[in-house]
Amino acid sequence: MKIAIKSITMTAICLALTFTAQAHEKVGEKIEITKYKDRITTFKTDGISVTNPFARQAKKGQNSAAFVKVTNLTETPRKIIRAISPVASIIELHTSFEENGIHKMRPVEAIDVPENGFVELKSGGFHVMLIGLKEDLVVGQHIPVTLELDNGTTIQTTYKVKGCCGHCHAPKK
Ligand SMILES: [Cu+2]
Repeated sequence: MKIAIKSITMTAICLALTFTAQAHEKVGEKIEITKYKDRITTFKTDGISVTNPFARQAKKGQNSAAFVKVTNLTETPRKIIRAISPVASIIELHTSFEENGIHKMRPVEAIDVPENGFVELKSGGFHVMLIGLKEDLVVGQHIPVTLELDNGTTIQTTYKVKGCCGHCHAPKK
């Protein structure tokens, strides 16, 4: 339960920070990389694009979370069914919610990506939970995270590590 409590605290504090992603997409290209103001990056595979991937700074042994906007440019609804990364011992798909005024989160089986639509993994909502980091995640570092979809498509992207409110992962006194 220790991990769960830490995670909940982290999400609650991170909730204030949201990032607006802008997609720069062209239909018909298998893979595309676009940079925008050095922080918006789009990778596209099989009609699915991921935009502005980033993760939160945290220490080895702690938890972190990864966020990205996933856009489905096809006519078929898709689901994100798994996330994979070498940086953490356990990786889960999570959703965040509020209960009795407290921010909580729980694992979900899958995250829907509607046809001709998108889902945004962001603070206070869906996210990739990185549980038990094998190494420090340092601001500016890029970590690999792969999303697997229900049709077998995998999208491997690097997620830029960003700071978290300045105090989110401060050691406990
Ligand atoms: Cu979580």
